[in-house]
Amino acid sequence: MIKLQLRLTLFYLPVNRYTDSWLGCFCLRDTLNNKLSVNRLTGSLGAEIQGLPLVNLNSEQVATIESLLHQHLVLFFPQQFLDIESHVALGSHFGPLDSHPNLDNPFTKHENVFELAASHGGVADEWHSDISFSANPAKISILNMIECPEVGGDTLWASTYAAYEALSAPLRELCEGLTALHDASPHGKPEINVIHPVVRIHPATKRKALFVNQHFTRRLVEMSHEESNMLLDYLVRWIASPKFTIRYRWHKGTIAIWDNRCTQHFVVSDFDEQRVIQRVTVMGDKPEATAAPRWQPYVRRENVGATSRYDQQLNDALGIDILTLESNRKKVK
Ligand SMILES: O=C(O)CCC(=O)C(=O)O
Ligand SMILES: [Fe+2]
Repeated sequence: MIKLQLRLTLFYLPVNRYTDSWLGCFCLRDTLNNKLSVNRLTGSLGAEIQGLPLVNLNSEQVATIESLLHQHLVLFFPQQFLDIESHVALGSHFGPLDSHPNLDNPFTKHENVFELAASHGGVADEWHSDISFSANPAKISILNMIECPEVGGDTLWASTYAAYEALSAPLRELCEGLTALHDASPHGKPEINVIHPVVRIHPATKRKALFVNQHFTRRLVEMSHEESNMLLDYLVRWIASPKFTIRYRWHKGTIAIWDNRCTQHFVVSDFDEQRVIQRVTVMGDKPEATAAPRWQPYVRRENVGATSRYDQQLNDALGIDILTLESNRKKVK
């Protein structure tokens, strides 16, 4: 059964033939007759690819990577050792690139490469999809492991397709009718914010994925602050359930390519040696909702008390003025 499924999926790949297939791993040949092996790493997402040097790619090889990415969501290519120009060239095959919109890095050697270096944790140890506070969040991110600790500093990814699909029908329906406010407050810029659907449709695969994350999502727009906290907290913990994730142990020279539209990631902050990674970010499309929001935003026009402060950011994002304490005073004639 597994064999049959793997063979069927091969017909969707732009390659001319396959050579062999066995449990969890299969080989194919691209048009240049390079032997490509695809080794699935977990049941939900992730595959390690051997036999495809990521330099001077032709359009069929790019299409093969896109197709593999649609199937496996995050791809690992060990032993690539790309230089900075090849890394940027690789990213350019998938769309326009951006450097990090908020974080300036003095060590970065190229305008389209964001470098993260850490030696005592201090990494992205909250679940997120890249740049979700932007109107057009990152589509694909490509990481080059430059220097990596002997142990520790693994990265986890979660499939937000699998997390969405495993929700109960009533919760799926509720989520499809909601939107969420994302902001850049982890970068000290809460005023940079945007409202996205809680469930988005992937433009290529047409599958539905949850699109809220621990790091950048602040508030469910149609719910009160308390209700929003409860549901958001549940969803971010649900997405991080082990059965939806992969944990990858890095080696120097490995390239990881992932699709931010259907995954989130998290770095384990458990190392005390130097860890240097460089990221190229392919900017994305506006997240598409499965349906229009079913409810109006949660708005309280009066200043109802101390809890009004929890609505301030949402009101600002929606351009809504609420009555001040002063205007709440009884008019004396
Ligand atoms: O360091 C990593 O493994 C990933 C860091 C991260 O979140 C990113 O580059 O987007
Ligand atoms: Fe990230």
